[in-house]
Amino acid sequence: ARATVYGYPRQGPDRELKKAVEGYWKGRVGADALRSTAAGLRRANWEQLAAAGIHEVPTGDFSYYDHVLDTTVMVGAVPARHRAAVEADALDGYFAMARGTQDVAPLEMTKWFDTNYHYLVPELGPDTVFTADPAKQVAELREALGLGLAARPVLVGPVTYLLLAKPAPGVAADFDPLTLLDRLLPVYAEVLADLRAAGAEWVQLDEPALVQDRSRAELNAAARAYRDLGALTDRPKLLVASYFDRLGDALPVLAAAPVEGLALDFTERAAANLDALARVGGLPGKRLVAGVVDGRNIWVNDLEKSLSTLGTLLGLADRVDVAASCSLLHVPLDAAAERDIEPQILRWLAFARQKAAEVVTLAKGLSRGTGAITAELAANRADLASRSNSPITYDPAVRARAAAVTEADARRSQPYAARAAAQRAHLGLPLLPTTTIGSFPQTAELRTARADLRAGRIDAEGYEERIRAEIQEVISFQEKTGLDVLVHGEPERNDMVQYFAEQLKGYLATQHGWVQSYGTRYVRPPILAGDISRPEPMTVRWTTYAQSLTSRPVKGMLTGPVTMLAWSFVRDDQPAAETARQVALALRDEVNDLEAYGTSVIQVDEPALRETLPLRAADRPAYLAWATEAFRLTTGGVRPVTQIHTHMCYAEFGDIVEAIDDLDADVISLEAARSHMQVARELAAHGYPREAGPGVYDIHSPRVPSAEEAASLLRTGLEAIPAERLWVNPDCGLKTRGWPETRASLENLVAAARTVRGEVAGS
Ligand code: THG
Ligand code: ZN
Repeated sequence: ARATVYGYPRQGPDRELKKAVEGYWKGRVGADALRSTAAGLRRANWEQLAAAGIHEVPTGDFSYYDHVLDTTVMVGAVPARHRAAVEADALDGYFAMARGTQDVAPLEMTKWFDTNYHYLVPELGPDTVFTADPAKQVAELREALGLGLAARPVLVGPVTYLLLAKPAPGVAADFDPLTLLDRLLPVYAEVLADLRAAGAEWVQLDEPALVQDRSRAELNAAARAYRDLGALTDRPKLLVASYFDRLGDALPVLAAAPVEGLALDFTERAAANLDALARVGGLPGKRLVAGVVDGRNIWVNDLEKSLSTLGTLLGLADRVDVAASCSLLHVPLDAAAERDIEPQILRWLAFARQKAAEVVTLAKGLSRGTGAITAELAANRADLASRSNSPITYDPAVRARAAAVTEADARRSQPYAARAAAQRAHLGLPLLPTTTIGSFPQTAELRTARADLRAGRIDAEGYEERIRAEIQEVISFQEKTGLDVLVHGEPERNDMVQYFAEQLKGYLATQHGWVQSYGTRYVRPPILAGDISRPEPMTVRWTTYAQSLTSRPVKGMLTGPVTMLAWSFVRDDQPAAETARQVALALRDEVNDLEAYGTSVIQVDEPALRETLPLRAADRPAYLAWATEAFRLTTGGVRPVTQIHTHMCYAEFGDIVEAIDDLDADVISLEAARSHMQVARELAAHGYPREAGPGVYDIHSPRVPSAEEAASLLRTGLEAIPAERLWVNPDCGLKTRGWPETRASLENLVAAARTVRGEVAGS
């Protein structure tokens, strides 16, 4: 058995890639310097992997921005609007597709399955002509081979590429990109031939789209694709990889395909692959690459458990190799870089570098017997025991509280309709009340204040002084502008999940644990390591300070439990539902405190509710049940007059409208400006009975909407939602916007609300 991985973090130990690419955009770094930084990072990764004992290093997984965009370039599917830029300069054209230019819009970006990585969506149509451009794949393979390493190019597979695509602008919405398969396969054939000529023995084709619910027609397309590619004579051996879930009905299809190997996920979420593989009679004559080390979490592997899985697999294929379940792109680079985590706890963690070592250990144990890895097994057993016996992972008070939760705790004391009437009387808001989503511009001064605090140039008191000054400014602006429900502006928060994680017991923060979110943007997800509790109030101080400055209601602002899980690394030693319940109880304390200190409107944001939806429909009801329960547990303890708001960012709500209703929030704000209130119509179509604020100001653009434009969106909103239940607000938080456009846009938003109020009253 040999050890391999499918991909590795691209950014470098100090996010050198981010700096080089952003430097290139600003004109401070030349193209050659960018290329040589990138080549150095690739080389360092390969050498690190090879030194650890990884047999075949992956190539072609590197990207300046996104590997799906790289695939678009590889198959020549550059959208018409970007062709001139690409022809003028390939690198600038590439970034034009990723980011747009003054004149042309970028490709749309969306989540890569249920990870926190985002890819650029291919735009295809009946006129799309594919042409092979294997240069990047071939060059990177040559680089690795040139270092004397065994290397395996990794490509997005043709079926997944088409299933991830959408109709290009101007193409009928019902156009099915999969109809282009016959045109695409010859291009893959050409790339495969070139890779073989360059020295590839194996090529990996990633088909994660096959772990989603797929129609018979889609499965047939996959069968055809691999029958045709398998039938090529001038090609390397093919390893078809899937990950993120079980293959289900696609497993027999791939098992029967004339390819030389399959790479399958055998982590818990895909555990069904094991039985399914036995049921098809294994993979006689084929190579099986077993993804037993979870590539999506940061926990040390249970080596004995993995060895037992691998032992079972030995009987099911000719050759069994060991791997992480998916590309290591989704975890940070190296746990050894963390200086602030206790050494004992650090041993529970495995980032990309540690996972590669685990894969190597497992391969060694599998081929030479456990006697060859006695020391590793003993250390692993000790680390796992230290984790499960730690007071961090087991806090009796938290456990007892979670166990005592009743159905009633997750219910407001009165039904929505009764609460709505009580809140109307209590808050005395006008028709079409105006508000914002929570954050105001994060100015350079605020970032400087945080940096000053970290560097010790100012003390905590000095920092708080600056924050209070900012809150004063934000409150006074909102009063002057005439907003009805105010916010304190969140100047004290950087990343909201990080901000709360730092204050909750049981969470770990990293210093260098960067993970690519999209392009050159990274997040440092905190780690839900132990039982969660809230030692003291987290936001009460700022909210009550803001409230002391005004007689209008100031909204309390919290991040909800589902989002706290979705944007963190979640513990793997208990069900996510249990972790969500603990986080919910900690947040419930905060909600109740805010209320006790006089906050009558509290917003609990759940932007990630939709993103964490399981890949397979069969798994969704269970997820939505615990997710909505966690939200209701967070918010269920307040009095009927206290108004609970929630907020979600993206626009695809159709399939979760019922779950949104099940949150039992009083008011929801949603992104809608770009989709011209489509969201309002969807809510109405589902008979959504609550108050809603479909956004009338697109905060993703610096453009200032006119009062007339906002009023016209409001009038459209009123066709779906009656005036008594319609709120007026932007699409999302304002932290990425500048003050000038924020000021002008909010003034127009208030003016629009006044105009439309007059129309409603007069009719
Ligand atoms: N917080 C967390 N996770 C998230 C989001 C978030 N995942 C999904 C979505 N939002 C991702 N969006 C972004 C948006 C901006 C940035 C990263 C992810 C970003 N990052 C800075 C950068 O790379 O320069 C670093 C920020 C920092 O210093 O902390 O701009 O909101 N947890
Ligand atoms: Zn939002």
